[in-house]
Amino acid sequence: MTVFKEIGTIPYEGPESKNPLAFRYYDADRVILGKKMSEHLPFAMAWWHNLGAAGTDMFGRDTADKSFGSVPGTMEHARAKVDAGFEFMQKLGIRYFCFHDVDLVPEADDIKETNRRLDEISDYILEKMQGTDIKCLWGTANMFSNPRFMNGAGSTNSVDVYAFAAAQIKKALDITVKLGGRGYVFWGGREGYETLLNTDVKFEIENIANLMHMAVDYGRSIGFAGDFYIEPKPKEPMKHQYDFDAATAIGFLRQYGLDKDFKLNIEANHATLAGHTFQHDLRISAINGMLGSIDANQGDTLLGWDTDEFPFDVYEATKCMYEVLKNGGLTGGFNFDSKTRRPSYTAEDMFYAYILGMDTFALGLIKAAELIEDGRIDQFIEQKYASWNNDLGRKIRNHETTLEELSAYAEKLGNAELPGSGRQEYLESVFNSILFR
Ligand code: XLS
Ligand code: CA
Ligand code: CA
Repeated sequence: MTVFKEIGTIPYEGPESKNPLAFRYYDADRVILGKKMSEHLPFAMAWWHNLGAAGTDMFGRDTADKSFGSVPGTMEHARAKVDAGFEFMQKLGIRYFCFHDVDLVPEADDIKETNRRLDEISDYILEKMQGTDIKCLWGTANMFSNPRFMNGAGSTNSVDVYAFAAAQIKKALDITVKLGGRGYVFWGGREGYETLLNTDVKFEIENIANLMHMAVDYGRSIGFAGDFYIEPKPKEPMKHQYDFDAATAIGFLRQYGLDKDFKLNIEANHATLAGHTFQHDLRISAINGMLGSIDANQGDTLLGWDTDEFPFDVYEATKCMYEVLKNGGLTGGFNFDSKTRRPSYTAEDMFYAYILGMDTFALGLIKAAELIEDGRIDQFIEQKYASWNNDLGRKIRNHETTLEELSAYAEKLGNAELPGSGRQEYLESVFNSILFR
């Protein structure tokens, strides 16, 4: 039985196509810098937004029908979501999905029953995976929706709630491994605080680290060979979240000895909420060897919250793909943690949204490769730092000099010449000329 009866497999038709149900840039087999587009871009469907979110916001109820012919809140509905999800991914040529435990099944009052449901649905997903090339990109545990997590999960004040967080992680890891997941994500939704009047920050952060260590130990013990990821976000739902941005998360991972097992999952909308560009957090992760996976979406500078829009900004996608290419790719992939706008409530809109996102990143990939092949940006940066290619530069880089020696050198010079133009406007023109040629 098909769910999306009116919609066939989405073909690649090229930039001139006006067919709304076709790709204009995503051409899976096209080779860019020696690799197929589909290998550069391991796209993933986010179970929660695509199969779950139906448009409810703080001011109004659902606009979309995501019942897929069954009654929400039942296991029949959980199965209908699997059917719809697999049909959707196959029609778009998407080879990965990401999930939270509670996206897969309705949560029961007793965790034993929730776990039984998870076993049942993951058997069914495994069955559906057979004969397809669809796999799990990453799994995670939702430790922020249930009221018990109001004060956090790893950072909670309640030792019992902490044990429930641990139990959920254990089960989510089991399911991730069962579905062949490449990664496992920690997004610290409620790991943070509103006021220091009621919070012991040091105690909370130590407990989070401890929980992550237990997750690594357990994951490795059941054969999970992939990466654990922290997904930074500065705020929302909490005022202060401990994993504020890439730099903060890297510091935490190093401080608690988790840096060998963890990388980062960088979400565009979270980086901008932290007051950075998306590219900044990608670069900070990459230079620390921790750029693992990406949540592909975009925010809105006029709104200032986590709007999770489908990415259409080609400038941003190009800068992202530039970082990814320079990083030699990702161990994870590109998860569309994005939702259609509330008035885009039809089944066609689900497809248009993914076509938009996939085309945006495909175009970003094409343009980033052109920027690299063009070479003017790389050449400029190399030349900008060329003054370091002398004996003095080498001595400083090799830690072979002192403030006294440098001070004597400066006194001998008397004055230093200006360091050379940054040429920002020229380089922005180069960028534009490649984007719009
Ligand atoms: C919320 C986060 C969340 C994580 C997974 O803002 O983006 O969806 O990706 O828990
Ligand atoms: Ca988000
Ligand atoms: Ca996310």
